[in-house]
Amino acid sequence: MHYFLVFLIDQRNRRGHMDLQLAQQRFWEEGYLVLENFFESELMDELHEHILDHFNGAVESVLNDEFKERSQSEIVPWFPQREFIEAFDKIDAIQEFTDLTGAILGQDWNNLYSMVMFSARGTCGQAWHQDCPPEDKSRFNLNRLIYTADITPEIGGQIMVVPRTHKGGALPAGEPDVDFEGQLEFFPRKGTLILLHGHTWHRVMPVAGAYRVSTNYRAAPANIPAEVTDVCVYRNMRYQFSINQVIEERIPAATKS
Ligand SMILES: O=C(O)CCC(=O)C(=O)O
Ligand SMILES: [Fe+2]
Repeated sequence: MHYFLVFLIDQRNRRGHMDLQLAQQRFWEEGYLVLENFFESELMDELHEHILDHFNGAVESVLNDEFKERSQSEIVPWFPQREFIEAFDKIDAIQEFTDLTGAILGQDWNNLYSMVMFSARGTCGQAWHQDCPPEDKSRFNLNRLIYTADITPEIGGQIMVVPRTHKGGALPAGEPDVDFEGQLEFFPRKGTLILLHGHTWHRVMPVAGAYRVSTNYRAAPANIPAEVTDVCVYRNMRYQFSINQVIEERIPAATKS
């Protein structure tokens, strides 16, 4: 299975199997991992068709306007496995995907939920954030981001990450829209898997093309529940989704008296 993955020589041994130990080591050093051609094209097409079917129905976002304005994030989330769309279960059944997750998160890791994120033309993407507060290093989510269609320079919506920031503290307070030294930019192609630690600083750039889609199969270590991502850290605030409220205004150190 997956013999075409032999191309990824630096992530795989000669028999085409992923080197789980190397992948785990790199993930924990860098705070992210990009694996191209991880998923088969046919499966990506199948999922993408479901996604387009759903979003063609002009679905409203459950996120409110204050959130959009303050967070400078514009996505419409959808949870297909909550609607029992079985095609999405196929991802969870890929042995290499679960083995890789286990290598990173350890035994009895938690499969949290899958969330499709849709952004229409002209939307701003997502400002720099951490998916959950970084103060307790043991409490984090793992983003397992799947791209069912190419993200190209024409479309925009590239993902930016700042490597190794999962080892530090909170994203510095300040203007949402800045460049960080050492930031990396990725245009994931169809079939790419990005593993991203929830404490790693990341951002999605504005969408200029027709639309942008990513699907996140979120996971966490054993005993870390889905609520771990209830509070998101932005540069200007911390936001709690369950109560739709800003729970902390963040003020840059330089302007504090
Ligand atoms: O859609 C992406 O590429 C990243 C989305 C994101 O920030 C997340 O799922 O936590
Ligand atoms: Fe995120």
